[in-house]
Amino acid sequence: QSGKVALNFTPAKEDYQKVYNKIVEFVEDAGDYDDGSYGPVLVRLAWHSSGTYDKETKTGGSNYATMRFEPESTHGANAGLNVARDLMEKVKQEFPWISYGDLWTLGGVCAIQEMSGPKIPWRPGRIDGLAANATPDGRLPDATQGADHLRNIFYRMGFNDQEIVALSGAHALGRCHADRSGFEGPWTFSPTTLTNDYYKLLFDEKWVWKKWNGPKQLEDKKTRSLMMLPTDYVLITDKSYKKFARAYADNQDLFFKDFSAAVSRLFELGVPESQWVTSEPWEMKTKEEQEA
Ligand code: CCH
Repeated sequence: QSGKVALNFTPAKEDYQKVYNKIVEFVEDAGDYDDGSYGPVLVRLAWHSSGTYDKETKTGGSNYATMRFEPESTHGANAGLNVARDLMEKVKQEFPWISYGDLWTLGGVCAIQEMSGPKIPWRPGRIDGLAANATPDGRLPDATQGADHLRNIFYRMGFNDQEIVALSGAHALGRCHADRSGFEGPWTFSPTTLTNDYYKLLFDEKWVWKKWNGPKQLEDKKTRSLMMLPTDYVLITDKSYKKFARAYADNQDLFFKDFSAAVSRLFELGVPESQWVTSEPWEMKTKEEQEA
Protein backbone atom coordinates (compact mmCIF):
# COMPACT_ATOMS: atom_id res chain seq x y z
CA GLN A 1 0.00 0.00 0.00
CA SER A 2 1.43 3.33 -1.04
CA GLY A 3 -0.35 5.35 1.64
CA LYS A 4 -1.50 7.76 -1.06
CA VAL A 5 -5.17 8.49 -1.51
CA ALA A 6 -6.41 7.21 -4.84
CA LEU A 7 -8.02 10.18 -6.55
CA ASN A 8 -10.75 8.19 -8.24
CA PHE A 9 -12.01 6.69 -4.96
CA THR A 10 -14.88 8.36 -3.14
CA PRO A 11 -15.48 6.37 0.03
CA ALA A 12 -19.13 5.59 0.80
CA LYS A 13 -20.86 4.77 4.07
CA GLU A 14 -20.00 1.07 3.73
CA ASP A 15 -16.30 1.93 3.44
CA TYR A 16 -16.48 3.81 6.75
CA GLN A 17 -18.37 0.86 8.22
CA LYS A 18 -15.36 -1.30 7.30
CA VAL A 19 -13.09 1.09 9.18
CA TYR A 20 -15.49 0.95 12.14
CA ASN A 21 -15.38 -2.84 12.10
CA LYS A 22 -11.58 -2.84 12.03
CA ILE A 23 -11.51 -0.52 15.04
CA VAL A 24 -13.79 -2.98 16.88
CA GLU A 25 -11.22 -5.74 16.31
CA PHE A 26 -8.43 -3.63 17.76
CA VAL A 27 -10.51 -2.43 20.73
CA GLU A 28 -11.37 -5.99 21.70
CA ASP A 29 -7.84 -7.29 21.20
CA ALA A 30 -6.52 -5.43 24.25
CA GLY A 31 -5.21 -8.36 26.29
CA ASP A 32 -4.17 -7.23 29.79
CA TYR A 33 -4.41 -3.53 28.97
CA ASP A 34 -6.39 -1.75 31.71
CA ASP A 35 -9.82 -3.38 32.04
CA GLY A 36 -9.34 -5.39 28.83
CA SER A 37 -10.45 -2.70 26.38
CA TYR A 38 -8.95 0.22 24.49
CA GLY A 39 -12.45 1.71 24.25
CA PRO A 40 -12.13 4.32 27.02
CA VAL A 41 -8.80 5.70 25.84
CA LEU A 42 -10.21 5.99 22.29
CA VAL A 43 -13.11 8.05 23.64
CA ARG A 44 -10.60 10.30 25.40
CA LEU A 45 -8.59 10.73 22.17
CA ALA A 46 -11.69 11.74 20.21
CA TRP A 47 -12.71 14.17 22.95
CA HIS A 48 -9.29 15.80 23.36
CA SER A 49 -8.93 16.21 19.61
CA SER A 50 -12.33 18.00 19.51
CA GLY A 51 -12.40 19.86 22.83
CA THR A 52 -9.74 22.39 21.83
CA TYR A 53 -12.35 24.33 19.84
CA ASP A 54 -12.76 28.05 20.40
CA LYS A 55 -15.95 29.42 18.89
CA GLU A 56 -14.69 33.04 18.84
CA THR A 57 -11.59 32.41 16.72
CA LYS A 58 -13.02 29.24 15.12
CA THR A 59 -9.70 27.50 15.82
CA GLY A 60 -9.11 24.02 17.24
CA GLY A 61 -11.57 21.14 17.13
CA SER A 62 -11.48 17.83 15.32
CA ASN A 63 -10.91 19.10 11.78
CA TYR A 64 -7.13 18.98 11.47
CA ALA A 65 -6.15 16.28 13.99
CA THR A 66 -3.39 18.56 15.22
CA MET A 67 -2.58 16.33 18.21
CA ARG A 68 -0.29 14.49 15.77
CA PHE A 69 2.11 17.40 16.10
CA GLU A 70 4.32 18.75 18.84
CA PRO A 71 3.84 20.54 21.09
CA GLU A 72 0.12 19.58 21.19
CA SER A 73 0.99 15.87 21.36
CA THR A 74 2.99 16.52 24.53
CA HIS A 75 0.56 18.88 26.28
CA GLY A 76 0.03 17.62 29.83
CA ALA A 77 -3.68 17.05 29.23
CA ASN A 78 -2.84 14.64 26.41
CA ALA A 79 -0.48 12.42 28.42
CA GLY A 80 -1.10 8.77 27.59
CA LEU A 81 -3.03 9.44 24.39
CA ASN A 82 -0.07 8.16 22.37
CA VAL A 83 -1.52 4.72 23.21
CA ALA A 84 -4.72 5.59 21.35
CA ARG A 85 -2.95 7.39 18.50
CA ASP A 86 -0.62 4.41 17.95
CA LEU A 87 -3.60 2.07 17.84
CA MET A 88 -5.41 4.27 15.33
CA GLU A 89 -2.24 4.38 13.23
CA LYS A 90 -2.59 0.63 12.68
CA VAL A 91 -6.10 1.18 11.34
CA LYS A 92 -4.86 4.05 9.16
CA GLN A 93 -2.32 1.67 7.56
CA GLU A 94 -5.21 -0.47 6.30
CA PHE A 95 -7.40 2.46 5.24
CA PRO A 96 -4.95 5.17 4.13
CA TRP A 97 -7.73 7.20 2.49
CA ILE A 98 -9.37 8.22 5.78
CA SER A 99 -8.31 11.50 7.39
CA TYR A 100 -6.94 11.38 10.94
CA GLY A 101 -9.75 13.59 12.22
CA ASP A 102 -12.40 11.29 10.76
CA LEU A 103 -10.54 8.23 12.03
CA TRP A 104 -10.13 9.48 15.60
CA THR A 105 -13.73 10.67 15.93
CA LEU A 106 -15.01 7.44 14.35
CA GLY A 107 -12.86 5.62 16.94
CA GLY A 108 -14.71 7.48 19.70
CA VAL A 109 -18.10 6.72 18.14
CA CYS A 110 -17.20 3.06 17.74
CA ALA A 111 -15.90 2.77 21.32
CA ILE A 112 -19.04 4.35 22.83
CA GLN A 113 -21.44 2.25 20.74
CA GLU A 114 -19.57 -1.02 21.37
CA MET A 115 -19.45 -0.31 25.13
CA SER A 116 -23.28 -0.43 25.19
CA GLY A 117 -23.71 3.30 24.70
CA PRO A 118 -26.25 5.05 22.47
CA LYS A 119 -25.81 5.59 18.74
CA ILE A 120 -23.62 8.62 18.07
CA PRO A 121 -24.58 10.17 14.71
CA TRP A 122 -21.35 10.78 12.78
CA ARG A 123 -20.27 11.91 9.33
CA PRO A 124 -16.94 12.21 7.51
CA GLY A 125 -15.39 15.34 6.08
CA ARG A 126 -12.45 16.33 8.31
CA ILE A 127 -9.14 16.98 6.56
CA ASP A 128 -5.54 16.58 7.73
CA GLY A 129 -4.09 19.92 8.79
CA LEU A 130 -0.59 21.13 9.48
CA ALA A 131 1.49 21.70 12.61
CA ALA A 132 0.70 25.39 12.17
CA ASN A 133 -2.97 24.59 12.94
CA ALA A 134 -2.08 23.14 16.37
CA THR A 135 -3.70 24.79 19.38
CA PRO A 136 -2.00 26.40 22.40
CA ASP A 137 -1.85 24.56 25.73
CA GLY A 138 -4.62 25.20 28.26
CA ARG A 139 -7.73 24.68 26.13
CA LEU A 140 -8.78 21.41 27.80
CA PRO A 141 -10.23 21.29 31.32
CA ASP A 142 -8.04 21.12 34.41
CA ALA A 143 -9.39 18.50 36.84
CA THR A 144 -8.13 20.33 39.93
CA GLN A 145 -10.47 23.27 39.35
CA GLY A 146 -14.14 24.08 39.94
CA ALA A 147 -17.51 24.92 38.43
CA ASP A 148 -16.51 28.27 36.91
CA HIS A 149 -13.49 26.78 35.18
CA LEU A 150 -15.70 24.12 33.59
CA ARG A 151 -18.04 26.87 32.37
CA ASN A 152 -15.17 28.91 30.92
CA ILE A 153 -13.80 25.91 29.04
CA PHE A 154 -17.09 24.45 27.76
CA TYR A 155 -18.85 27.75 27.00
CA ARG A 156 -15.80 28.56 24.82
CA MET A 157 -16.67 25.44 22.79
CA GLY A 158 -20.31 26.56 22.62
CA PHE A 159 -21.85 24.18 25.19
CA ASN A 160 -24.28 25.01 28.02
CA ASP A 161 -24.60 23.68 31.59
CA GLN A 162 -26.86 20.79 30.60
CA GLU A 163 -24.38 19.68 27.95
CA ILE A 164 -21.43 19.98 30.36
CA VAL A 165 -23.19 17.60 32.73
CA ALA A 166 -24.21 15.20 29.94
CA LEU A 167 -20.69 15.07 28.46
CA SER A 168 -19.17 14.44 31.89
CA GLY A 169 -21.07 11.15 32.03
CA ALA A 170 -18.33 9.75 29.79
CA HIS A 171 -16.46 9.22 33.04
CA ALA A 172 -18.60 6.14 33.56
CA LEU A 173 -15.91 4.76 31.25
CA GLY A 174 -12.24 4.16 31.88
CA ARG A 175 -9.97 5.24 34.65
CA CYS A 176 -7.29 7.67 35.73
CA HIS A 177 -3.64 6.61 35.54
CA ALA A 178 -1.09 8.03 38.00
CA ASP A 179 1.59 8.01 35.30
CA ARG A 180 -0.62 10.02 32.90
CA SER A 181 -2.66 12.59 34.83
CA GLY A 182 -1.41 11.98 38.36
CA PHE A 183 -4.90 10.83 39.42
CA GLU A 184 -5.67 7.18 40.05
CA GLY A 185 -8.63 4.83 39.71
CA PRO A 186 -11.96 4.28 37.95
CA TRP A 187 -15.20 6.22 38.49
CA THR A 188 -17.52 3.20 38.30
CA PHE A 189 -17.50 -0.55 38.86
CA SER A 190 -18.06 -1.21 35.13
CA PRO A 191 -15.51 0.97 33.30
CA THR A 192 -16.02 -0.70 29.93
CA THR A 193 -19.83 -0.33 29.83
CA LEU A 194 -21.57 3.02 29.42
CA THR A 195 -24.26 3.49 32.08
CA ASN A 196 -25.58 6.40 34.17
CA ASP A 197 -23.80 4.93 37.21
CA TYR A 198 -21.42 7.90 37.31
CA TYR A 199 -24.32 10.18 38.33
CA LYS A 200 -25.90 7.61 40.63
CA LEU A 201 -22.63 7.08 42.46
CA LEU A 202 -22.08 10.83 42.82
CA PHE A 203 -25.38 11.06 44.72
CA ASP A 204 -25.50 7.70 46.47
CA GLU A 205 -21.98 7.33 47.84
CA LYS A 206 -20.27 9.37 50.49
CA TRP A 207 -17.22 11.01 48.93
CA VAL A 208 -14.18 11.85 51.05
CA TRP A 209 -10.78 13.30 50.18
CA LYS A 210 -8.25 10.57 49.52
CA LYS A 211 -5.26 10.66 51.85
CA TRP A 212 -2.23 10.25 49.64
CA ASN A 213 0.70 12.08 48.09
CA GLY A 214 -1.07 12.55 44.75
CA PRO A 215 -3.29 15.41 43.57
CA LYS A 216 -6.55 16.12 45.44
CA GLN A 217 -9.17 13.53 44.49
CA LEU A 218 -12.16 11.97 46.23
CA GLU A 219 -12.80 8.34 47.05
CA ASP A 220 -15.98 6.54 48.04
CA LYS A 221 -16.00 6.00 51.78
CA LYS A 222 -17.53 2.52 51.54
CA THR A 223 -15.13 0.65 49.26
CA ARG A 224 -12.37 3.22 48.65
CA SER A 225 -12.00 1.72 45.19
CA LEU A 226 -13.77 4.43 43.16
CA MET A 227 -12.73 8.00 42.53
CA MET A 228 -14.06 11.42 41.59
CA LEU A 229 -12.06 14.38 40.37
CA PRO A 230 -12.72 17.81 41.90
CA THR A 231 -14.39 18.74 38.58
CA ASP A 232 -16.65 15.66 38.79
CA TYR A 233 -17.77 16.52 42.30
CA VAL A 234 -18.93 20.04 41.36
CA LEU A 235 -21.71 18.41 39.32
CA ILE A 236 -23.54 17.81 42.62
CA THR A 237 -22.42 20.93 44.50
CA ASP A 238 -23.20 23.55 41.84
CA LYS A 239 -26.95 24.24 41.82
CA SER A 240 -27.33 24.49 38.07
CA TYR A 241 -25.27 21.37 37.29
CA LYS A 242 -26.94 19.38 40.07
CA LYS A 243 -30.39 19.60 38.53
CA PHE A 244 -29.16 17.90 35.36
CA ALA A 245 -27.01 15.37 37.23
CA ARG A 246 -30.09 14.36 39.26
CA ALA A 247 -32.15 13.92 36.10
CA TYR A 248 -29.46 11.70 34.52
CA ALA A 249 -29.08 9.68 37.73
CA ASP A 250 -32.82 9.02 37.66
CA ASN A 251 -33.19 8.29 33.96
CA GLN A 252 -30.57 6.48 31.88
CA ASP A 253 -32.60 6.91 28.67
CA LEU A 254 -32.56 10.67 29.11
CA PHE A 255 -28.80 10.57 29.75
CA PHE A 256 -28.22 8.47 26.61
CA LYS A 257 -30.32 10.81 24.49
CA ASP A 258 -28.57 13.97 25.70
CA PHE A 259 -25.13 12.34 25.72
CA SER A 260 -25.55 11.21 22.12
CA ALA A 261 -26.55 14.69 20.94
CA ALA A 262 -23.75 16.45 22.85
CA VAL A 263 -21.01 14.01 21.81
CA SER A 264 -22.11 14.10 18.19
CA ARG A 265 -21.79 17.89 18.26
CA LEU A 266 -18.50 17.77 20.20
CA PHE A 267 -16.89 15.57 17.56
CA GLU A 268 -17.96 18.01 14.80
CA LEU A 269 -16.45 21.13 16.39
CA GLY A 270 -14.21 23.13 14.09
CA VAL A 271 -15.31 21.50 10.85
CA PRO A 272 -16.62 23.99 8.25
CA GLU A 273 -20.11 23.10 6.98
CA SER A 274 -18.84 22.95 3.38
CA GLN A 275 -16.53 20.02 4.21
CA TRP A 276 -19.20 17.51 5.22
CA VAL A 277 -19.84 14.84 2.61
CA THR A 278 -23.47 14.50 3.78
CA SER A 279 -25.92 16.92 5.37
CA GLU A 280 -27.43 14.17 7.54
CA PRO A 281 -25.02 12.38 9.92
CA TRP A 282 -25.02 8.59 9.74
CA GLU A 283 -25.68 5.93 12.35
CA MET A 284 -22.92 3.37 12.06
CA LYS A 285 -23.92 -0.22 12.78
CA THR A 286 -22.60 -2.00 15.86
CA LYS A 287 -20.84 -5.33 15.53
CA GLU A 288 -23.86 -7.01 17.15
CA GLU A 289 -26.33 -5.48 14.69
CA GLN A 290 -24.26 -6.74 11.76
CA GLU A 291 -24.16 -10.25 13.18
CA ALA A 292 -27.90 -10.38 13.77
FE1 CCH B 1 -12.15 13.02 31.09
N1 CCH B 1 -10.49 12.69 32.22
N2 CCH B 1 -12.26 14.91 31.79
N3 CCH B 1 -13.73 13.38 29.87
N4 CCH B 1 -11.96 11.16 30.32
C1 CCH B 1 -9.78 11.52 32.29
C2 CCH B 1 -10.08 10.33 31.67
C3 CCH B 1 -11.13 10.16 30.79
C4 CCH B 1 -11.43 15.48 32.70
C5 CCH B 1 -10.27 14.93 33.23
C6 CCH B 1 -9.87 13.62 33.01
C7 CCH B 1 -14.43 14.54 29.77
C8 CCH B 1 -14.31 15.64 30.63
C9 CCH B 1 -13.28 15.80 31.53
C10 CCH B 1 -12.82 10.58 29.41
C11 CCH B 1 -13.78 11.22 28.67
C12 CCH B 1 -14.18 12.54 28.87
C13 CCH B 1 -8.66 11.72 33.17
C14 CCH B 1 -7.63 10.66 33.52
C15 CCH B 1 -8.72 13.01 33.62
C16 CCH B 1 -7.77 13.69 34.59
C17 CCH B 1 -6.55 10.54 32.44
C18 CCH B 1 -5.58 9.43 32.78
O1 CCH B 1 -4.93 9.54 33.82
O2 CCH B 1 -5.51 8.46 32.01
C19 CCH B 1 -11.93 16.79 33.07
C20 CCH B 1 -11.29 17.75 34.07
C21 CCH B 1 -13.07 16.98 32.36
C22 CCH B 1 -13.91 18.18 32.48
O3 CCH B 1 -15.05 18.20 32.07
C23 CCH B 1 -15.33 14.47 28.64
C24 CCH B 1 -16.25 15.60 28.20
C25 CCH B 1 -15.17 13.22 28.08
C26 CCH B 1 -15.83 12.62 26.87
C27 CCH B 1 -16.98 13.02 26.37
C28 CCH B 1 -12.55 9.16 29.33
C29 CCH B 1 -13.31 8.12 28.50
C30 CCH B 1 -11.48 8.90 30.20
C31 CCH B 1 -10.85 7.55 30.52
C32 CCH B 1 -9.60 7.33 29.69
C33 CCH B 1 -8.93 6.00 29.97
O4 CCH B 1 -7.79 5.85 29.50
O5 CCH B 1 -9.48 5.12 30.62
